[in-house]
Amino acid sequence: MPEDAFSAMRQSIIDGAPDTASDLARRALAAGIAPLEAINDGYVPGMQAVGEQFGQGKMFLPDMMASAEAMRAAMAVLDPELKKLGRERPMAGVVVLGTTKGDIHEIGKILVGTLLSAHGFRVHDLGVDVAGEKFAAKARELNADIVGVSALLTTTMRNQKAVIEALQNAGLRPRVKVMVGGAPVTRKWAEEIGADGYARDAMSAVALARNLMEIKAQIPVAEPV
Ligand code: HCB
Repeated sequence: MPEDAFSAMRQSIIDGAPDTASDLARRALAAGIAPLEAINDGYVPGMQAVGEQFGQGKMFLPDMMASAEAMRAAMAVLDPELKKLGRERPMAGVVVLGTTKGDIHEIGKILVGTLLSAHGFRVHDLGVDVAGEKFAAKARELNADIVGVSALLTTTMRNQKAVIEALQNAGLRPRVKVMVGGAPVTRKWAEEIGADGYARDAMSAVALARNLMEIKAQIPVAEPV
């Protein structure tokens, strides 16, 4: 894929142009480009540039919303292709995913869910602005192996800890593993709040989830609580 195409994808996000973004995604697939390559080398760098410009006061909220819309349009084309891969694999584990209470950022979480599905995990996405108790209730209902919690704001990061506490209160720890992520989240923060792991991007989240499944396999089997 010519470098120009990735740069056009990046620009379509910066411009907040959903039609261009989805058109470029379709053309990339037709040219045999791996969907993940388009996401990682084209669209995500666009979102990062938007974040930087917003942080510097060069872009405003409506621009950021238009960029998110463009990202969603590209994902709508690429998602089904990624998910197809998952249907050919054995079930790798059950994951409950969501963005913490007070936080409506969802693009990264959706990407994590898509890649987990593409690698055989059964994913239940609770959406955004999700309270700890809701994570715990769904984890219990589905007998989940892993809960993945996303937070994009420094003010909502602490709600990741609330999810761990809710799982504890529901008697689901340590059988349910917790992985955290989101732009302001770090490995150090994950350790501090007692999460089982931190992933900096969607591919690392897949590697981490596989790792957590191996750790879980070493825990003696207990009846679902
Ligand atoms: Co938003 N926003 N935003 N925003 N936003 C950020 C996050 C800032 C950093 C921008 C900035 O100031 N530079 C900033 C946060 C500052 C801070 O807290 N330190 C910010 C702000 C301030 C706000 C508002 C408060 C703005 C306002 O209203 N004044 C407001 C908050 C509303 C709320 O949540 N209550 C707001 C709103 C919005 C939208 C609605 C316009 C839009 C979200 C649309 C949507 O998701 N449907 C938006 C966007 C798009 C962004 C930026 C530009 C991009 C986020 C994104 O999608 N990144 C973001 C800038 C940035 O993050 N650099 C900016 C791309 C994805 C692929 O990356 O990091 O989300 P990701 O996910 C990765 C990774 O972290 C990991 O894997 C993912 C895939 O690779 N991962 C996990 C994520 N979750 C995981 C969970 C796991 O278990 C494991 C791995």
